[in-house]
Amino acid sequence: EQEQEQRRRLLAVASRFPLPSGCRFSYGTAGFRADGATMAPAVCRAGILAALRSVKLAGAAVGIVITASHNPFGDNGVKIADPDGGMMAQHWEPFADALTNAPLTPTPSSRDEGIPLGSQHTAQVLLGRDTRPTGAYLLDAALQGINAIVGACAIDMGILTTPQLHWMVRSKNKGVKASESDYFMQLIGSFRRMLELVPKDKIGGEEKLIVDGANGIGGVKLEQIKAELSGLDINVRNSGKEGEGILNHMCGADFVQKERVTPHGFSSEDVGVRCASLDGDADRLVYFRLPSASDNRVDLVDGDKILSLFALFIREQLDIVNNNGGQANKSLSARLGIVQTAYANGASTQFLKSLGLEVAFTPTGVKYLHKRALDYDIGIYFEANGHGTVVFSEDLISQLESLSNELASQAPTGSAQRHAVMRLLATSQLINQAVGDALSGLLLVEAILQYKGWSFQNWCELYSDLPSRQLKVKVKDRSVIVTTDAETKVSQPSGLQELIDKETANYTHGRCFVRPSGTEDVVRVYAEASTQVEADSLAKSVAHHVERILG
Ligand code: G16
Repeated sequence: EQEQEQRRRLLAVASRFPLPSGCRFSYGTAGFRADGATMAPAVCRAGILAALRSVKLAGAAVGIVITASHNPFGDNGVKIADPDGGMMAQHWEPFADALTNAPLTPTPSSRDEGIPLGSQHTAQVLLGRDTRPTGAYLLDAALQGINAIVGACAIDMGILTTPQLHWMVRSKNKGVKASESDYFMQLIGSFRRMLELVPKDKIGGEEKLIVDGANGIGGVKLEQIKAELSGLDINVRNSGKEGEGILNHMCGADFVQKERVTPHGFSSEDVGVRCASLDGDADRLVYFRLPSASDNRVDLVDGDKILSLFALFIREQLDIVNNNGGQANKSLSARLGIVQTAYANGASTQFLKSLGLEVAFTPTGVKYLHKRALDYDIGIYFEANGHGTVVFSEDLISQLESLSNELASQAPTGSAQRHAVMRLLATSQLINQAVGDALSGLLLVEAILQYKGWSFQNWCELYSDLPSRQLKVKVKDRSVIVTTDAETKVSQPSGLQELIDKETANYTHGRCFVRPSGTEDVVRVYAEASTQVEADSLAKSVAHHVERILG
């Protein structure tokens, strides 16, 4: 009887959200994404998928966010969070594709996936959405999809940043408080603890910070908590309020990182001030500064330099714990590792390696970087575009907790050591370990700059970026390009890699690769060389080959 009811519900929902003929959705870098007006069938099926994922995982909470992140405001999409708060496990992507493109019976292979649909099953899906105009309509489509699975329960968490929803899913499954106010309390509380641990001689850094909210949800959330962030004087621009501008248009982390020019809403009065930029759903963060009033170029601090700051800080704390001026009688065994992609500026990788750090590479997409980072006790990953976080192993957290307790009785000899342990513990609370989170990342950056007594200039000077250029090429079918070696080489179409190699050989320190985007209908071209003119020219000539070969 239940089987029949299940079938009836699925057929009913599939007939309410028919797939447009000739349309094929594809699970990309971070879920399904397209023009918002066309997304309802895919989002409804993503609701079914998320509920099935929860059934498969014995009713653990799974998450859905309706967002197209950095894409233009007319686009929309869906990201799915697994019970640990990370992106949906990759081995489910083919099932996601099959289910999303199934016309009438949207569970074509639920049996093959071993999903135990039976009388006892339960499922729980938390939902959130960003501020896009199609958001409410698509959230309803997702709800209908979830409710089509017998025994599934959908909980609408409201308008949120993507990382907030991932954090809530993770927290709920850990059995800890998981509301928005719990999220804010954790951020604010751990930020305060970090500031309390700033050495006395370093207190008094530059408090002023201007944040470009990309006219998305991140600025809205930051406005809600900024008064509680003592030690910071935050001014939000492109906050998403009526009349401030369009989501991600001429503003936001993607715009600032790719174009390296002043976003909308900033003026010559802001010259020299430390600024940060979020993307539309606040899972990316970059920093910048306007160096002069005479042009609109910015000094950019991208994800690579945020990563480098985090790596330096964490390494320093580990060194303090393990050396303590030669007096350490307790030490930590912690493997620290860094994860980057091919977009990482060559100078950043060299800098990290010069610190003796282990650097691993994965293809683009936090789903790959996050997974790799979990191989370490402390894994730090960032994409150059500002997407990244720090993950701590449970074993290390318990080592830190017991060390902190032991050292408490040994003060003053253990105090430097204990403070370092406390900084690492506060970092593990402040950073969102579920996924890259612009708000928590921003607070960690601010706390570290204060700890080090560093200005924006000190941070910029960690290393000099090699000049680089990124271009987008519109082609007939971007899926024709197949890459290998963490996307650094093209294996299909044949002949293209030879042309890239030939062009690259003409430039000192030349490096270039191309790959199909998994979020936009374009091929991306990245080039690096010893001067900006050369990087531009290398990118342009390779883009030209791509255009010519792919049409
Ligand atoms: C998503 C992913 C990122 C990826 C970006 C661009 O970001 O989460 O890991 O770097 O897409 O991917 P692609 O180059 O394949 O278009 P977001 O912020 O758009 O969700």
